[in-house]
Amino acid sequence: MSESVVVIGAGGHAKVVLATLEALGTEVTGIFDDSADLWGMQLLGHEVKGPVQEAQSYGAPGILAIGSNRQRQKLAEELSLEWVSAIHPSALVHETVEVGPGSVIFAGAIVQPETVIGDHVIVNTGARIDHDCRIGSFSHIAPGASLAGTVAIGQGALMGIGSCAIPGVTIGDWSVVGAGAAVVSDLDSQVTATGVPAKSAGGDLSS
Ligand code: JB2
Repeated sequence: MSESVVVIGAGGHAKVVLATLEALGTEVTGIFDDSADLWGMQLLGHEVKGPVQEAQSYGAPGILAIGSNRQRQKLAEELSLEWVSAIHPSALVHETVEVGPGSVIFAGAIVQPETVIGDHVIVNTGARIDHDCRIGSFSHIAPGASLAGTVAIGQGALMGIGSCAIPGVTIGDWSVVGAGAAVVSDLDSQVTATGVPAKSAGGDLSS
């Protein structure tokens, strides 16, 4: 990846992005966040330099380090930056996997052959994605979530911490799968599903 990047967002998710960049030996040009009370503060030894628009003046590519799928999409549309992906050295990502710009794959994650990961996706700590999955842009596979082979995750969807999906199921755009839920049949778009087996309660809780 590039030698130096700007990081957008200065919260908890940004800490894990910074840890990933540190492990890769990638320099951080600066962190940018619209919360003025964070400006001048340090996050893991890196300065929060100013508002997000300012990140565009450094000529470095960037990573959106904000956990909200909707906010990552909004900022990706608003900012004119080249986006780069970051894959922690301890993640096992098969050479046939495609990873879109802006996506992050954190420590201990596993991604098996011929899976396609879209743009600005979060594959969080220790998540497991088996072969031939399709992971939509702006989605988030939370820590410890497990996808069997040929699962399709829609744009902006969230697989909650420790949730799972059996082979071949489709999870619709912007849907949310609750913590520990087991998805055994297709889910529509913009629904929230919880439990084992996961049942859709309707409604859109994505943020
Ligand atoms: O719309 C936005 C926006 N929304 C949040 N525009 C701009 N410019 N900035 C936004 N932010 C910024 O992201 C906030 O100012 C804040 O500094 C940061 C969010 O930090 P927080 O710690 O609340 O959440 P996070 O996104 O870093 O992490 C969440 O998601 C992760 C995946 C947490 O739930 C973590 O625990 C989780 N691992």
